Amino acid sequence: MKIGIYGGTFNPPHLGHMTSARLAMEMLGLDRLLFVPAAIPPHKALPEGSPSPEDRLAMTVIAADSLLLRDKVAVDDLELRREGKSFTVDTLRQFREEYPGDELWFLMGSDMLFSLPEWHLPEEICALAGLAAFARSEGDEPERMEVQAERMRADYGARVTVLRLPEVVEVSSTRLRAQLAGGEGAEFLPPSVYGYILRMGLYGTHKDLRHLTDAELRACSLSMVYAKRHAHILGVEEEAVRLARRWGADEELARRAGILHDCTKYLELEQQLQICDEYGIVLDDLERISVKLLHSKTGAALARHLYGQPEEICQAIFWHTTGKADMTRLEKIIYLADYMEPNRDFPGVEELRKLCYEDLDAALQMGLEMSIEELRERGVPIHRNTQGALDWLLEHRKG
Ligand code: DGI
Ligand code: FE
Ligand code: FE
Repeated sequence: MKIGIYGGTFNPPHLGHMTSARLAMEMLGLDRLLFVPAAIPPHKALPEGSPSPEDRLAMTVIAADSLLLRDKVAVDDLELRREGKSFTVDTLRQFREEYPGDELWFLMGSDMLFSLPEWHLPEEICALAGLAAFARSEGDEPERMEVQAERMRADYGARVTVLRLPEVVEVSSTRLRAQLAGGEGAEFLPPSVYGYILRMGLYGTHKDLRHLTDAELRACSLSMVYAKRHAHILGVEEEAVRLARRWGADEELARRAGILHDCTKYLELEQQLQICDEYGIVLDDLERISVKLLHSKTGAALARHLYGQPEEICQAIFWHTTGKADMTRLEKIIYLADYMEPNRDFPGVEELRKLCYEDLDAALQMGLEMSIEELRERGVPIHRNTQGALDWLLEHRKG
């Protein structure tokens, strides 16, 4: 197996890191890539709003997940856990021990290739792993790096590859941190990393979470869930806006409800119950044991208390999983957008999509019937509100 090791302070992890990581994986044919956030020496004076090692780790995990390469990518916190100064050679020794039969590649920026001879035990570093150095494609840098690479081969018997990144996104972390403090710089970050920064108030962002723009709210929501759900959330937002336009509902409310509807989807049962407790959400017996039914309640609670959203949005989120008797137009829109947004694919989805734009209540009935049918097949108990939503429609729709 070919394993890439990408060290850095990742303060913060940005699109420059992500594009080079992706390209290095392709160009070297890596089977795995490990991000290794480095410890920042405690004697470095850190400005206010600087992330803790835990925050840098969390941001790196979010950034790595955003590559959507599943098990091929991971984050290793061994340097953050280590006491005292971290030498690259120690890190590579540990990886060598952990992966004895595998081919290791240490990824580095161009400046690191030039300074490597001054590092601790460069010869051993070169024996432990191949070196892959990123070159900016402009100027004479690739040539100068090739010269340096040749020298390292001769001096240390190193395996060195200079990776010319065609579309590398040039990002200066120092500049980015300054931009973030001034409310800018989001375009250089994976949205979910930016959302984490806003939620934690890192780098002096100090945004009031109760008054975010749509883009900031979207970033926050995406930062709370695994990247595999991002397309769905964006799909629900898009579909909800379209349905709102079709049926004369408030598009902005629909958009924000769509953005936030699944933000607590991946919280564990314990965290879900804690939020319910904190905000006085009373649960029935089925809800207490079905974690899947809780994210709509807890999502609504955070929409209200953390993100300061109006009541209509919170209600639409609250009812999006089960539905209920006598739903508002916005509640129906979010329920249906969740069901048939463009990424959903199941038998009958096309018919449901069409119906959503012809007759909202007929579509709601169809959605509820399909949902109940599927739950029955899986032997899952139907919640009384799901049944209640359908019963209400059956009684009132044609009457
Ligand atoms: O969050 P999404 O996956 O986008 O969709 P959702 O909010 O509709 O959640 C779907 C899950 O909720 C699915 O695992 C089934 C569960 N669910 C929906 N209605 C009921 C239900 N579970 C029970 N026990 N009873 C219901 O009536
Ligand atoms: Fe949901
Ligand atoms: Fe959803």
